[in-house]
Amino acid sequence: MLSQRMIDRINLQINKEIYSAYLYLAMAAKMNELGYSGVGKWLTVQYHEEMFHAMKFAEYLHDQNAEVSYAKIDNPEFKEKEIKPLFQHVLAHEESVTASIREIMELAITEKDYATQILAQWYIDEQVEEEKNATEIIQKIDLLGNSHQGLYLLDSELAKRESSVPLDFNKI
Ligand code: OFO
Repeated sequence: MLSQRMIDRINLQINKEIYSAYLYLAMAAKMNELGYSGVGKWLTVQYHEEMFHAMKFAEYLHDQNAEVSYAKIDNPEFKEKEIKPLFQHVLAHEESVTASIREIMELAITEKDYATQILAQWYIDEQVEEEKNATEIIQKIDLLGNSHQGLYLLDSELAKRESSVPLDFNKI
């Protein structure tokens, strides 16, 4: 059985994960609008990943017979219109999510809540991946330089990101 403090903290994290999803969806729309369809695709896949993160926490609360409460999602805030600052924003955002997940792990350790520690470990591993993905894209941008050709190549590469849900609405 989870403590009420842990239930509240996980519900807060669900809100943060959905905010992440909403942020990446908004970034995807802006990038698509600017012609970076590959970046838009990458961010749209990321949106789905974030919703999966939120739902995995919600399912855990459900399994523990705890209440899931969905709160208002803030407006996504970003102003970047160029790829490098945009991915720097993604990386900074993921670092803040990592810090938030660590808080859940620390609370689980304090409360000797072993089940939540195991769940939190999944997210800690996932955050290593999330930060690595954003870092690698920034490194590629630096390697390719700010040339139009380089950005085109990167955009084409990001377009290849696989999605576990269909993204081609015309084919459904
Ligand atoms: Fe849910 O990992 Fe990104 O935010």
